[in-house]
Amino acid sequence: METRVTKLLNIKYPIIQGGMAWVAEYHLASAVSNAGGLGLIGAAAAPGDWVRQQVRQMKELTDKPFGVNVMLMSPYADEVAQVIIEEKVPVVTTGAGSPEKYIKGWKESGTVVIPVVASCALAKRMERVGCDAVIAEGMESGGHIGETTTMCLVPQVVDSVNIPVIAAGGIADSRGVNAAFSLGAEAVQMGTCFVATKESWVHENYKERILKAKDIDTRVTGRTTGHPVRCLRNAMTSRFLAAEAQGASLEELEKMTLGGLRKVVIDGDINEGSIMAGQIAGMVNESLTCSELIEKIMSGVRAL
Ligand code: TUI
Repeated sequence: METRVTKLLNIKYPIIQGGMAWVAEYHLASAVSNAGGLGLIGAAAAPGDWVRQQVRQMKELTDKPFGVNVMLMSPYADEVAQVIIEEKVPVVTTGAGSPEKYIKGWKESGTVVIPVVASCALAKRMERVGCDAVIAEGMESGGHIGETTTMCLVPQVVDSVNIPVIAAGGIADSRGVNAAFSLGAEAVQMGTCFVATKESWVHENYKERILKAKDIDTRVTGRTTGHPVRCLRNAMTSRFLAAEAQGASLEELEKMTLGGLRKVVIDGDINEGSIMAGQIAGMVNESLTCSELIEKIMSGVRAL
């Protein structure tokens, strides 16, 4: 299947694996790229050197296109941006902010630049400053989220810009991909379903929680602090939401989630950690290899 996105990225299938913090390292990303999608390394809050090592491992394991996601709230965003240039990373995606100050450098070095946007205003600005495509991510997603649903955001972004739009948030099977294409998207980005794959290095407890999750199991913490984050419900989310309702200070709230994703991914602490996952977790109920997952999804995708 060919779209403007598969041509832009030189990939077989219009599927991008989200650059998830702690989760999206080179084992997962290379498996996705080798399966014909676009694998991303999530730089999250890691220093430039960690990203450089990941990129080099990636180059050992695949000769297919891949990318790095820059989380713009990271204190290391500047040095990660530079590593992307030095290592000639083919594709960069960004999240949780506006990447405007990095775009010139990336474009000059030949990197394809694809920011995640949660609004039409940012999508238009990204088109104006020369980005190649945008990922419109709805609030069904896991982790840090915007305000608007995928169903409403994607068609509005499609109408706002001429560059290709990639849909994200609430997509984990062929039906979701077909729906995204109906809304005008030319590829999808998926996260939660890749967390549970065989190649994903996360703790088994995290995979198991996703496989067992039901439709109504996610909670959004931090709506009052301006940093909304979607996770599967557990002791931490209950305590956080109760404290938030009682008007706890920002400092107290931040303390509850500090290092929370690491606790889940590395330690398997699914009671106290932040089990980041999207609303589609309820539908992810088998652990496949990345290749099996992508082939299964694509077998049900209708031609555009
Ligand atoms: O970035 C994400 N998802 C993430 S980042 C992350 S790491 C983290 N951990 C704990 C707390 C906070 C973050 C976990 N999940 N998705 C991409 C995304 N970007 N979603 C929404 C946005 C976004 C929101 C507002 C992008 C731009 C924006 O506005 C910027 C502007 O200047 O208008």
